[in-house]
Amino acid sequence: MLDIGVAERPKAGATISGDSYLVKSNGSTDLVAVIDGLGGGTAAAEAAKKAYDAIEANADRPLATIMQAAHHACQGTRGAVVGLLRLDVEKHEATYVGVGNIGIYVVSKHVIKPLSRNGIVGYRMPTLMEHKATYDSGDTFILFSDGISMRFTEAPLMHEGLAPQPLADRIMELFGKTIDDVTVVVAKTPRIVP
Ligand SMILES: [Mn+2]
Repeated sequence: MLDIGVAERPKAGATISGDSYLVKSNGSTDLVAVIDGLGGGTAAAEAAKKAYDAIEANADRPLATIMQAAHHACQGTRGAVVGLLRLDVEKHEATYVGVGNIGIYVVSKHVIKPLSRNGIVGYRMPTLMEHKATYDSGDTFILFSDGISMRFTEAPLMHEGLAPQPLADRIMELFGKTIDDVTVVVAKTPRIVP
């Protein structure tokens, strides 16, 4: 089981966020998704919801297939950007596919730096690339929308040993922008004692 922390809020003055996220386990693997509907308000939230529903319905399929399903579901909406992370905690294997500016940062002694590719789910899909990496048990994966400044990755905060929920809260508090919807999902993999 992953230990999950989530912090989210709409941009200043808004009541609805165009961001969304999903964490879904199927027993052997876990899927973590962060979605940012383009623009703001209800139209953005509607695009994010379509992507969310498609991702949830296809959660057990390959990441590229899930992304294509979201792409079809988002047609006729504003579109969205999406990051999809699958963690196999038995194999210590991480797979990531991202379209548009969803960020991922991995706290690990290994250099694991998957990147999202430019594009808009619902409009213009790039050629999808799956980034696969082996991680150590106990490593932490952080997915975030562009309402979070990338600078958090350099912060001393990252080395304070906070549990996922307080870490998500602190990242939002210190690095969340007021001009955009904010979502940060922190997923700490279990320490497996052999
Ligand atoms: Mn955004």
